[in-house]
Amino acid sequence: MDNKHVILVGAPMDAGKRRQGCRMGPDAYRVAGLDQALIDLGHQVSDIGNVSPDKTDVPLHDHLFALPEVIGWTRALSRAAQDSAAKGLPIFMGGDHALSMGTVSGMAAHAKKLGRPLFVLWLDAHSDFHTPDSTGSGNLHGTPVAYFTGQPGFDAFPPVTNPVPTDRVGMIGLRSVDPAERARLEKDHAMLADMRSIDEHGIKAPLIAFLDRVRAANGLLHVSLDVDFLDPSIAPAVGTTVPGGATEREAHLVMELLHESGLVCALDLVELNPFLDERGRTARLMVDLAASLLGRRIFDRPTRSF
Ligand code: HAR
Ligand code: MN
Ligand code: MN
Ligand code: MN
Repeated sequence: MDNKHVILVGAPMDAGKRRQGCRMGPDAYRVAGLDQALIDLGHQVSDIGNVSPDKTDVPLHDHLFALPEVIGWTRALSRAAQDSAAKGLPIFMGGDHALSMGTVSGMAAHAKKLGRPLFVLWLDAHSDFHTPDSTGSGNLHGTPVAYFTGQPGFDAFPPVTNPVPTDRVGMIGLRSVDPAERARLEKDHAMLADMRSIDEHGIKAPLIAFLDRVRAANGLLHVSLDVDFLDPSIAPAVGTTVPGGATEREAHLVMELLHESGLVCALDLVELNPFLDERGRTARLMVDLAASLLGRRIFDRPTRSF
């Protein structure tokens, strides 16, 4: 097995939406034993602690919630991604999904240095493809994909110097996409696998097709895993549950296939709200999924007694 240096980066970001609690995510992953699960697989693991947002003088915005803080996080996390990717494989422990503005743009700069194209796999009930102009909620966790693909409207944000073309984004698990998002995604040829198509064709087919494209382009793959990709019956600790999500085995199969691909360069674990969890079950499931992505096989799952 190939042993990696895994860098755990805490991103206790809660600014991407009004409902609070995701700031407790990094510590929930620590308590659930993310580091030990990866050490048990033979990896070297460094937990570098939590990132803090940069201070900014951007003024508050009347529609976009906590805009200055989101911009401060984007700057700090873009740097943290570049620094950690130079040393190993970063796992960004969120924090809400607005953190991916920083992590993906930082990984895009890293890929650029290596001369390889970055692809993004978005595992989520939502497409998070609003712009600051189209978002009805004003919650910026619904906008990161528009940001890192270089859509207009993010004027106060750090300029996107290495945009990820939308046709290098694959989305699996979709079941709550707003009309403005869908129109733009279809026009720009993102690879979209909604839950209806997963019901009909399975979850493996779209993933393998996407991975084949990454491999053919000699690309690197950033994986962004939103808790609400999972069905709320197995992952209740998220503020934006949508019924009809991925099952436990569908999610593990995705992670196992990603491991076998050898293409993954970074992982975001986002939207865990430990305040909403049931005895840590969602945090533990996310840890188990990260372990599958880092090479734990189905036979090797520990049997836990609670
Ligand atoms: N589309 C809705 C909005 O913009 C909901 C976005 C919810 N996003 C997340 N992350 N929970 O995927 O407000
Ligand atoms: Mn999301
Ligand atoms: Mn979501
Ligand atoms: Mn038995």
